[in-house]
Amino acid sequence: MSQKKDDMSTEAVGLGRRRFLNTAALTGLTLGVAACNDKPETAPAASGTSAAAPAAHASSATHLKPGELDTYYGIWSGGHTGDMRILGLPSGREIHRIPCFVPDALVGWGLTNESKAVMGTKPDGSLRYTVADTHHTHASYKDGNYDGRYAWINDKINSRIARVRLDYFVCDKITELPNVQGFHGIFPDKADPVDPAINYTTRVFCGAEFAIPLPNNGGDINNPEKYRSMFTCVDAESMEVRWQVLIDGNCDLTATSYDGKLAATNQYNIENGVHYEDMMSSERDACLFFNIARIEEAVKAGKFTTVGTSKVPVVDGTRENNKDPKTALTAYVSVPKNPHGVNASPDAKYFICAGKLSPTATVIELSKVLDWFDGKLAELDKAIVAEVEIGLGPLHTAFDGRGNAYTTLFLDSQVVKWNVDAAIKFHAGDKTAKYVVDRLDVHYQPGHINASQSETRMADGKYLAVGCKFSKDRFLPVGPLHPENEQIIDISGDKMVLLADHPVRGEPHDFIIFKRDLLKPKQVYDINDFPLAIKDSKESGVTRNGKKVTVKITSQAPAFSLREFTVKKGDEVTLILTNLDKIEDLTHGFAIPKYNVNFIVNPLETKSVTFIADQPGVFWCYCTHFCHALHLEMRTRMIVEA
Ligand code: RUQ
Ligand code: CUA
Ligand code: CA
Repeated sequence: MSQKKDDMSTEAVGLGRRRFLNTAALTGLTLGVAACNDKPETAPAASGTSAAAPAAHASSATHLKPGELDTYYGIWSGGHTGDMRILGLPSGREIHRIPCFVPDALVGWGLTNESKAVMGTKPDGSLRYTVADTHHTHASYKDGNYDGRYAWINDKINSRIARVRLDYFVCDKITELPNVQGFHGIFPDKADPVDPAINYTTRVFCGAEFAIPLPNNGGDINNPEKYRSMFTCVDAESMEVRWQVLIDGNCDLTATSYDGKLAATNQYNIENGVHYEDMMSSERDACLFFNIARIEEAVKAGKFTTVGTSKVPVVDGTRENNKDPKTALTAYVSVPKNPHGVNASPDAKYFICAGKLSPTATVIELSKVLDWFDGKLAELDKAIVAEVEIGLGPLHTAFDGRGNAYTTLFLDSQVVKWNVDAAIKFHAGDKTAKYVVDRLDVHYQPGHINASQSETRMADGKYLAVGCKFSKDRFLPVGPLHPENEQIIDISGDKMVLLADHPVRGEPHDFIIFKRDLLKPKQVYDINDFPLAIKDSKESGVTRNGKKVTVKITSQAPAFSLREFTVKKGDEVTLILTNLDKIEDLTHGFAIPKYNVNFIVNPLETKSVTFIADQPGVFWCYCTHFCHALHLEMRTRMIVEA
């Protein structure tokens, strides 16, 4: 440990006696979470706690007048709803939900042929998966800022990564990662490690939490010491898996450097434990760094194996085989007990690991990690330039671009604002350096945190959002399931000011917040983007090829191009619908009673569905999306002859 009990700053006094959480203490504190309705666990912060009441001057920022637009986009993960959500900030209004991994009734995601092709189907045409757990979402970069092309999001349950196009706000590709379980952290790179001309995202890194037998096909099931975890690189454009690294211990969250040279994952289970007490047995775990250029050289040189039926190259990143810094692909920097988030500071200098079971934050200087890889730093842990106590249960860190970090303290139910340079000075021996700047109570048990533009070179220090895992008494009770509480905090001044609470449907995890002018959304599709598009309503009609029937139909408010269409019982019907309305916001729906069909088509969009016409009769297909004064009249008849 960097600090001794007798030389702690005033900020740290009071934390000392609580500095290490053993299993018993953790269990006690966890129970405390459930029992602390009236009085959340509060750190005895010497620097004082900001008032939780909104300040009059700032709170108006979150209450936009009718017709006013937000100044920031927020991209939120939806947790085990499996979706992605778009919020406007600072109002906190939810504007949109983007289905990716799981079906969605509004748009017909998981029902149309196009969405099924993205989601993946079994040989019988049904969806391969219908559940997902999204945690981490990050967007593509150029020049250290968001470029508005893509966002990526993980599915922890089925180890899938989805890409969302940020022009149309739709998911266009999903890839399942081979030979891993518990895929959690995700982060795009920000530059190529070798070619400076590539100053934008071309790779996405994925950390897998759970170790499994490799391959996981029935062998080694009773030998957990043989279970292994891997770190995965996915190509940002093709969404193919490029390579994987076999590691010791596990992966969790991920971070990438601005120069493209390093990626990292925090490790809470260097013990390779199977049960939680095994995973807590070591005093220090690690932040594991990957030397991207060397890994890709090794792949190019054929120094890899493959696992099971996967063709993905797997390189060896284990400790034993990466001892020589000059050739190492990986570097295991030690970090106290079961760390959680790893976050890159906007000045591009540091990665910060939050302690979780240690009340500390660890600051790792990236240039020193690179020195170690160059053989210029004898001891890898000398890359740690600060390890300071900040409070109980630190999880994730955001930045304001003015040298301050904001870390959630799960057990203390607080956000702590601390100064990175002061923490480094304190760690170097200047015990007068006051690194804790402010503390703010949040409600309650915060996990994720992010600030406007925080994970870019343009961190602007205006707003901080905090994802509180327990809302308890903050909203009208609605039965046993409480919403989460996303709180918005003004961080433009010295003191943090709590602006607003927002109930959100469970259960968001990570999110990013960025300036609205970084996105150029399109509101009308290009009809040429759809191979099946029906460009003229005169092409509408029914064509038959044996038992296979194609129905082509277009929509233009308030009518469908066919007034009725006839098929025969037993036909396999593929219905293609193009919305020829090209006016912004003029969306139509298409529902077929008793056939479990409903989907929408946006302006100039084309979608198709395929079903067996197994019930004879008359079926009024109608428009489900309000479009016109004659919306209710917008119908056609499907006649199925017996
Ligand atoms: S990490 S468990 Cu994905 Cu803090 Cu939310
Ligand atoms: Cu078309 Cu409602
Ligand atoms: Ca551990």
